[in-house]
Amino acid sequence: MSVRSMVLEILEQNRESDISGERMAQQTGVSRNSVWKAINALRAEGYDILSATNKGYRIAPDCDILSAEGIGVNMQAKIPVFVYKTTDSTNVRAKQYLAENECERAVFAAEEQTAGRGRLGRSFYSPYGKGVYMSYVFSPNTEVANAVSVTAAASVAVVRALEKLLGVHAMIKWVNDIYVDNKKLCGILTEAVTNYETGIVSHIVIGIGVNFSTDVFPDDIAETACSLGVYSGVTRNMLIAQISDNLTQITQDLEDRSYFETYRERMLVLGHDITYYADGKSYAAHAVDVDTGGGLVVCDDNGNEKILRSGEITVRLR
Ligand code: BT5
Repeated sequence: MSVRSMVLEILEQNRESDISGERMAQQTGVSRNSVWKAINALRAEGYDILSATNKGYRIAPDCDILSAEGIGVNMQAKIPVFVYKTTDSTNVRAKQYLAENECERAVFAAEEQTAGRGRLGRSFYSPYGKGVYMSYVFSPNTEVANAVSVTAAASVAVVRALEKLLGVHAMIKWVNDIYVDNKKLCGILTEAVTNYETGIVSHIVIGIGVNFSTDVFPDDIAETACSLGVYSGVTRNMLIAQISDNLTQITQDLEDRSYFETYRERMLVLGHDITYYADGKSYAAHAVDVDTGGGLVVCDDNGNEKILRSGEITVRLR
């Protein structure tokens, strides 16, 4: 590990307190001069590092730069972390990595995506430095992975992280969106990597996009999207680490559906009249419940029940 990386880890771990060059030198086993050079290198990269005479260094509270070091020190369940300044899509990076490497679990994150993807060929707006754009990869250890239930598990992981770190009470709009005050804060795109010969799902890639401090949205989503907005001492590194820890815990055993109560509690559409779309047509129905596979139980005007496993719904306002 380079001196720069070691110093960055120490600074990210001690964001609330000053730490002297001498102490960093002791901890890393290098000279004070090497620490000083590393501090300068980090400053040249854009880190705002405050220094107080006789006290030491700390990263400025509003300095929020993604790094594998910053994510790693905040993670309880350590897994490999890959960070990009700019990339097309972290889901694409994850899948490319899986094609070339053995991998149990890993997380990929970027400051910016130039081709951030939503479902069905849609795009996800991913401006530089403003959001959490991450892909979490795991190998499911089950023969048939139910992609819908993994998306449900992922939305619970995100909702719990937002609650724990920021006290934000977010809701889930079936099937893959996280909403705050009726606006979309986060989208999730789950993709399965299947072994062509065996048909077994070897890996699942959970792509998560959260608008963290995004202040301007393109016109087409300006009315429907929102961001966390105000900086509150929580960095994107911390949020990625927390979401990742929650995912590691929740995907440990896919048979264990104990996350499911939270999924149901936070489901935005239950009790509402909705329109769902299937085979190019739209249908009116009432959203009644979600089943333990993450399917949405709906009821039409004649009382006929149907379970939606995927697709698109909109809420009808009376
Ligand atoms: C999603 O699709 O919302 C899934 C988004 C997943 C993004 C993550 S970021 C990391 C990883 N890498 C990727 O390339 N993707 C994943 P969907 O439900 O199809 O919603 C897409 C629609 O949401 C668009 O057509 C817009 O209407 C709207 N939208 C686009 N960008 C948005 C944003 N930043 N915030 C809120 N709404 C947005």
